[in-house]
Amino acid sequence: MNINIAAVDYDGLIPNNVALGQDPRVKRALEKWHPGYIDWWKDMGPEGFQESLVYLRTAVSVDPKGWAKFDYVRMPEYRWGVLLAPQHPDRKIPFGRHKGEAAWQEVPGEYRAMLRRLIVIQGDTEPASVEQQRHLGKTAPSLYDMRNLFQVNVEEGRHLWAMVYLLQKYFGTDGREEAEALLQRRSGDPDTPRMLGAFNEKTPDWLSFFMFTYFTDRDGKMQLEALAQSGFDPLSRTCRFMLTEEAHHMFVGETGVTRVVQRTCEAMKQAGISDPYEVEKVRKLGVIDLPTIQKKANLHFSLTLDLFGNEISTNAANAFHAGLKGRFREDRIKDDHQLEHDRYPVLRLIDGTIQNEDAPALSALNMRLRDDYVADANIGVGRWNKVIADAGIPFEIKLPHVAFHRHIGEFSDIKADVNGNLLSDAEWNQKRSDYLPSDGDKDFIESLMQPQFEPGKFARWIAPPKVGIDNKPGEFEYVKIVDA
Ligand code: BYC
Repeated sequence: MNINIAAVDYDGLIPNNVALGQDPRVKRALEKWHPGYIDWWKDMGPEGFQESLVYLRTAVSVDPKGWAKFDYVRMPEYRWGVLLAPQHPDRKIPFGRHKGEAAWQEVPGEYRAMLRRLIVIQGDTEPASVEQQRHLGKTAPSLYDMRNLFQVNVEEGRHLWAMVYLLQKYFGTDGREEAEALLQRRSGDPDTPRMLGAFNEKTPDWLSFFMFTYFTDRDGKMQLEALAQSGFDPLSRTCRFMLTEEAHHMFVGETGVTRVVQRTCEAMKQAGISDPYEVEKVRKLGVIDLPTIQKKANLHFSLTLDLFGNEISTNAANAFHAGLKGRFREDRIKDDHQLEHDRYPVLRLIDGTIQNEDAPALSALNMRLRDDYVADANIGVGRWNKVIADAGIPFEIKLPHVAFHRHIGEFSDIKADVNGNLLSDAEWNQKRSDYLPSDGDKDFIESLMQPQFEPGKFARWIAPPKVGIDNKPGEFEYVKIVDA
């Protein structure tokens, strides 16, 4: 079977480059799963726009030089497919105790349960984010933004397909059951919630959407990079192609926040306001004040840090040792890739103070990935700050301390401020709304969330983008709205 192809077969129900036509068992299993997926999409996908024509990109190849085509599509008719990056025939397991052995093309029996768990957790986040964002179309600040939201949503749907393919192909009956369960859980449902905390939170407004795609999709990037290193080759290839799509999601987040910041700065300058803390005056201009943008960043950054799990984790050590989940860009790191004798500094709470303590490097892999994430997340924050500095406004957006507002790991039992100073419960309750959006902040942002559906127009609180999608001009009608 030739699975090393860049072109995608679009003839059947499920576009793919994995020769599904020659794999009747898996083809049947996926075709059986398909109607349930479409029902889920119609129930839980973007609310109110299922009939609209959206200018979407669809993957037509896995060739990095030209993998997508753009066209108007009704979302339920989007061609969700199974796409794996090309196979490298001599690929070796790059880390862990099997380092240097041929990469696995089938599931290694002894690691079956561990591997399935990683795939199911990854899969669960994808539909979760679609559910979290389903109501946002109605308040889109422009057709450009609405289209980007829907692009992100359909691609998260495709990422679910990617994980479901692995479950159906490699995990037999229990894989099938897991694939069904992925369509049953619901973000925020008290009885059947999604698996990870941040995916049960609300994405109540567009600033949250941009923060989510900036911060939380970036966890996606880090985790996918770590799984792309996997010795289980089908998972590695799947994640490598997912990363191609993921880049756009973070672009939506980074440029979205930049445009909000830019609009605020422009409005402040025009009105002659130089003090960013004149919150009421700034809000009267119909833009989001910088301190509130900071609070949203604090919220989404801290919720996302929880997705890295416990700083010290046997699960993470086992997954690395087994060769299933590597480090961020493992292939670029220069060490023995086994880490059995190495140590890594971990931030811990020791005798009531936050200190670094060296821990076995294998146990500290979640911490290490989180450190890599924080460094990566800081890059875009620097770009936001450049916009503020260029406007001459004395304000800097800063990522809060990793101990701030945590629910998982070392700092989940304590309260800390954004600088990592420990607080009593009473102090925290008093200061909470200095750090996180208050009800008043939320109400204000909600009041701005008025739809702007005229081609080429943008809501007052956000600047237009520098360039259009697929080089389209400013007036381009990215979504042709059809009332459902
Ligand atoms: N919420 O040993 P620990 C994305 C559980 S985002 C609830 O530290 P481990 C995307 C944990 O499950 C990327 N529970 O865990 C972004 C464990 O429970 P069990 C998604 C949590 O395994 C935007 C227990 O606590 N992919 O793609 O080292 C839009 C002990 O914890 C949480 C992945 O995450 C939590 N936050 O680390 C769309 C990759 N954290 O099993 C998509 C796959 C921990 O003892 N997952 N727990 O009952 C993993 O690699 C790891 O499972 C985790 C957790 C990093 C998530």
